[in-house]
Amino acid sequence: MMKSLSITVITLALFILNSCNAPQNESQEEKLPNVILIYADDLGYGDVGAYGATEIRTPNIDRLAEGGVRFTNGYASSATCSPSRYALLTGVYPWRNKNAKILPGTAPLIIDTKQVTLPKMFKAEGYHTGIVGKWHLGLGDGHVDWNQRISPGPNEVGFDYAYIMAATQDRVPTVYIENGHVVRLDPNDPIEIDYNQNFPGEPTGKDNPEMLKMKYHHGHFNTIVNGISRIGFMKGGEDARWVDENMADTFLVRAQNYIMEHKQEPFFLYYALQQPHVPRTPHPRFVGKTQLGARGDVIVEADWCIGELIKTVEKEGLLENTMIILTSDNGPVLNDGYYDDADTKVGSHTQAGPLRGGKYSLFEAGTRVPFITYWKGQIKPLVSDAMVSQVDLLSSLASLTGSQLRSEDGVELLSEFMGQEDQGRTNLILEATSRTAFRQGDWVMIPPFDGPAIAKNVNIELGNADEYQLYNLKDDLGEQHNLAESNKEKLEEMVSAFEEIRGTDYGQIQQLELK
Ligand code: NG6
Ligand code: CA
Repeated sequence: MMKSLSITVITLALFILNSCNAPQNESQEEKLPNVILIYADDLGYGDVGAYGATEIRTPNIDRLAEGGVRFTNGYASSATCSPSRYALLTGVYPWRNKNAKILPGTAPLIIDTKQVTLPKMFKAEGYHTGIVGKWHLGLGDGHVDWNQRISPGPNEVGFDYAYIMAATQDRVPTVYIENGHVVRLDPNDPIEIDYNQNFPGEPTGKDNPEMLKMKYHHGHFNTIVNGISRIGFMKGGEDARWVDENMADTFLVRAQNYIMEHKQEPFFLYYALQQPHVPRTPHPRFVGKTQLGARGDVIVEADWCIGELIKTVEKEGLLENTMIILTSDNGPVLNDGYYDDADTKVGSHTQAGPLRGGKYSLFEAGTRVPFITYWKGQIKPLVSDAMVSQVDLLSSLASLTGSQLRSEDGVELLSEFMGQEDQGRTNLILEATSRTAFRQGDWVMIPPFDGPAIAKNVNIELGNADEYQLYNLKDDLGEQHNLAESNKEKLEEMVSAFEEIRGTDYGQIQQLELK
């Protein structure tokens, strides 16, 4: 009797113990999904199969799109990189920060270390946070010694782990930086960087074109690294310099390792690909994969990397507990400074799909980009026309983790990102090289701006005009018919709604970044 009673008590105790443990773990898993944000560089609205490309095969991106939400009105916060990334990580419009412009490799960090950020939000909810890939938000305080620990940087704004390139693939320093330390740096061969002056005796693209394997078209004629001349001057760090053709593999392996190392805890991984930004340097195994030259080939390479990354997530048993977001920092450009056949071999490919403009442009193709959310078993396939922006991710992903945090300019759109609603934003400030425009509903208003209508070197329509432009995207997705004259009422409504958010001091801002 006693014996059977004590067995019953023990069994009961075990049962209670178990029922305390098991469901708690389960619900924790449900509550804290991993998030992987895959961020391409200069990938256009029409560059992938899921958005209509036929000349570039992107099966892995397409699989995400077909199994998740494919947004047709998904926006980057700016038509260039640094401002877009600033908004992505802070949830603040880039025009609020005068330093959020395309940055040189020596620029100081433009995110205040006290500022709320996407990774900090995740950290506060118990996540491990990592970034692998392109940073381009500045490092240090303006006087970086590249031979010491470089700080502040990604670690100081919320990333527990960081393996980055400082700026862009076409800018020095051409080295990887892991948690503030240049990887493979030989202390006997210190790195020096200068954006104004060369170091005596160092070859440059301008003076030593015979040393180049890829010719520059405009800009990009300073220090030569790996047969490619860059923006800015660099000396030393020979062993630390990257080999461009291996960059995709380097970042991929780091991202995969990150996932494997942190699979036991909820994690946020920001995987910031370098493709298809210039210089386009596909690994030899991807050369010729398209008929479009290097630009097409690096998009295929990026797609392969994404496929491999997803395989890792799946192999680790995490696919059903991981939300994957894929988007791009700005619209597409063909010739962005090197002769790489992107423009001569483009053929029938339309990198911007049906949209007007491209990178640097206030027209739609500047900021409207591929935008996909995928979560196996949680998100049902959907094509969503909801207007969403990357500036919304902080507030929306906060909701996902249960955080109450909301950013200054973000709208909480978790239901849209989960494919449960398709309402989206009602309006959005568009930005390109410090100029701003306004979308509200189906309408876009672009104020008058000085400057060239077309940026000659890159051959892209910028959106500059002497008069106001007003387009109705519902009937005129390609922004061909300016209705500003014929629909004054709408124009006035748009201008006043725009000024309510933007203020009236947005006028003739110098467009320093473009010649
Ligand atoms: C421009 C560069 C361009 C690219 C861009 C930044 C020249 C002439 N052009 O100034 O090649 O580097 O900056 O691209 O130097 S982004 O995607 O990082 O914004
Ligand atoms: Ca970019």
